[in-house]
Amino acid sequence: MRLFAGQGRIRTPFWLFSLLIAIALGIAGCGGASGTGSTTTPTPTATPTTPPTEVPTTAPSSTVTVPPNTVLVRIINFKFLPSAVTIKKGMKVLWLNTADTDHTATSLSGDPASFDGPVGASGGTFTFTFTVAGTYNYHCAIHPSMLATITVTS
Ligand SMILES: [Cu+2]
Repeated sequence: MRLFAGQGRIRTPFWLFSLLIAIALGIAGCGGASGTGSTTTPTPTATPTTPPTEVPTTAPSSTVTVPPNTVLVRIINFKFLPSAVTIKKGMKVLWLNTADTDHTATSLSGDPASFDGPVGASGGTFTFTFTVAGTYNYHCAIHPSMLATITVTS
């Protein structure tokens, strides 16, 4: 009985070992295959190249070439700067949005002439030519508390 049990104990590990080896080889084979797959995935490391491209795009958006006979009004921190501008009839105002939020330059009722321009976020611009003299109170239609004034002299 004791010898039988002893042989049994010895034989069982052999079967188990051969089975384990077979399984281990199988896993190793699968592991190698998936390993190759995961090695292929890192290849599109080209993705990090995109973020640096966005950085230079943001930088020039805060600046703009102002044409002749044009006054620049920047939109910064929910304010038109300068908030009061005086120009001569026939001149233009160029609004530049340096913010990350969309704004508008929209005339109010009672103004000598009307304008309503979207000034898109981060570098958006809107230009209007003032051909009628007078005082223009305008605001941002999205944020009505953003008020400013343009005085057009004849
Ligand atoms: Cu606004």
